[in-house]
Amino acid sequence: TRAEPTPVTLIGVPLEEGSGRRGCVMGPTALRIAGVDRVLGELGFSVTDKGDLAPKPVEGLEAQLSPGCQAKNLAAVAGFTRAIEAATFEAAQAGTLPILLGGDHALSMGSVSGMARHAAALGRPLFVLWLDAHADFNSVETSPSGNMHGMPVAFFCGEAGLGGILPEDRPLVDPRRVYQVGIRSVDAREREEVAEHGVNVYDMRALDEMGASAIIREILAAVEAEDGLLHVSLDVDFLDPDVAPGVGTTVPGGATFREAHLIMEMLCDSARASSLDLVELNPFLDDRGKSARILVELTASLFGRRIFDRPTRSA
Ligand code: 6HN
Ligand code: MN
Ligand code: MN
Ligand code: MN
Repeated sequence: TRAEPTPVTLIGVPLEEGSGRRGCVMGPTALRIAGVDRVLGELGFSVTDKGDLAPKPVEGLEAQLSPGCQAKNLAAVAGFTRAIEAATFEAAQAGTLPILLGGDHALSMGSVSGMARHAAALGRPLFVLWLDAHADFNSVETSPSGNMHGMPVAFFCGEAGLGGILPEDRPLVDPRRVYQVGIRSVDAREREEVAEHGVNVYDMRALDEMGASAIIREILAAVEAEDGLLHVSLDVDFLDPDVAPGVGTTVPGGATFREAHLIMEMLCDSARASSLDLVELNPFLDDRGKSARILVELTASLFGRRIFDRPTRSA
């Protein structure tokens, strides 16, 4: 545990328009009911809950996009992206650690962009750990669904074809500093884009073969070599659907409860995490709050809850 814990800012994002179905709007409330603020308080963190964000106004956005653009609910997602980017940047600049309570994964367009602006102001690189069944690297041209929750990684790397949502000179994330773990569902053209741009992918086979511990050690070594900030984005579907059913895009063969916990425990030991997204929770599809509770458990592990103290650091 850290000597002087960084205060935490909770930012609720009632966004579901990126997902193509209803339900994620209830995510922030479910995470609060599951006790996300309480467990952080018990671990000794000072917690400020900013409540739920409202989208900022947008106008004339469609005009800036290529003809035949497939992004569904563009105005709604764009309005939230502007609000999320500003709130995340402000929370980080104030010396706190932002936790985004989602809300679908399109919210990471804003949270990661806000952290990229914060990292650029510090003159340090931003790394992203993407825990997900999906690569979320579709653009308006490659997306088979038009759902913007499949586009956030391409967006914060400047590859989504979604100009005009944030300022043109916004800091981008280098795709070679994006590390994806748990991937097992990638669209055909998305697969080519991920490879072409050098995103680091540890798919489910890599997790099976290497184990979570070796993977996280490799990622943390890369972050530490450049003294980077590390944004952690946790999609519920990273976990196996038997563990966490409360999500609209379940894919069989996901991470176990213990694999996810070990990742969080090792991240905690490293003290590298600068910000966290908890996304894609759909309480309408959940089983008696099970998935919300698991997200809160994993958050507790990331912030220092442990079974016993380790004699030496594992990372
Ligand atoms: N997520 N690749 C599919 C699409 O529609 O682009 C699924 C995206 C899932 C998004 O899990 O956050
Ligand atoms: Mn996702
Ligand atoms: Mn996913
Ligand atoms: Mn490309």
